[in-house]
Amino acid sequence: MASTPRFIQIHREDSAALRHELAAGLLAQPAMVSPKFLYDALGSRLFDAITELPEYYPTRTERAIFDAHAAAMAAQAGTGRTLIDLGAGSCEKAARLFGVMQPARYVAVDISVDYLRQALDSLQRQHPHIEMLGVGADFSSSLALPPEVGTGERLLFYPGSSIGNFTPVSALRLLRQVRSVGGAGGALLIGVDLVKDKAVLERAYDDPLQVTAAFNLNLLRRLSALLGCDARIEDFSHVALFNQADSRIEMHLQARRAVTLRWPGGERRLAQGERIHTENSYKYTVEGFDRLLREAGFTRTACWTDEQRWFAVFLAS
Ligand code: AVJ
Repeated sequence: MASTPRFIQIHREDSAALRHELAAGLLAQPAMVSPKFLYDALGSRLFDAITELPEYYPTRTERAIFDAHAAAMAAQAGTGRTLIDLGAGSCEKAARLFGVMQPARYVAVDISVDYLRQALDSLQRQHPHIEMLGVGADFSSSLALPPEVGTGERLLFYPGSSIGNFTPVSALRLLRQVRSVGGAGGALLIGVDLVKDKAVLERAYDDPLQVTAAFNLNLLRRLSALLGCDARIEDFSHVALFNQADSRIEMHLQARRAVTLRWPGGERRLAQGERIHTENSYKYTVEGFDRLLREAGFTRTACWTDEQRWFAVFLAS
């Protein structure tokens, strides 16, 4: 039967577009840089390290929810589907579900198809009967999937609370696209971080070992590499705070002193204490996210949480 994964790269942003986006963000009021720039090779490793921190509860809490309830999720989602993994990375989270979900096909989507090759090649050896496809695409801009994904009933998988990086308006837009990509019999399995005590939230994003600080400050290296900007890491400090009104964790890089950032074609002055906004991580209530799913057109929803109600996994169809 099927035995070798196939790979397709849909499109990749060119370096001129990335430079343009970075410059526009630095010139904005307040200055901002998209969180997608956090994930170069070092940034991805730092994020993996974050998931090991005792203070960063989302990854292990979500894993515990899947471990406890995967059978119930599979019973409701149905087996034999095409499992479409959005932001697959190492494909490890989806692979843990293969046993109960028994997908006929596995489609791993990530920004770069190169990240997927190794993971899919070894996964294919362990699961020779699942047809595997790697798709390189930035689904945050458009979720158009290639015809090679096939016509099987689709289960979209979006774990890790990555939906939290989108504003509620953009999250709604993405969920609507997910619903339309899923088609008539489609379903979505999604992990969502929940509102909780401010101190717990802020510690998860400002850990004492300062791994998250390194993860955030690494953006300055990307500004140098991609934009030719002379940003100095020692001029900035990591700030993470819970914005209660907007129900989101915000990460910023705060200037320790007055700084002028210069790059070919532009400059930005920052006063001492002025910030570059680098990430939002929205936190939902179970009711709030259920409402968002229904607004996006899903009519049936189920939800599993941990005992503390810190994290939720929704199945929507
Ligand atoms: C990968 C977007 C889910 O928001 O918790 C972790 C990223 N930022 N620590 C999150 C992140 C700082 C993470 N997501």
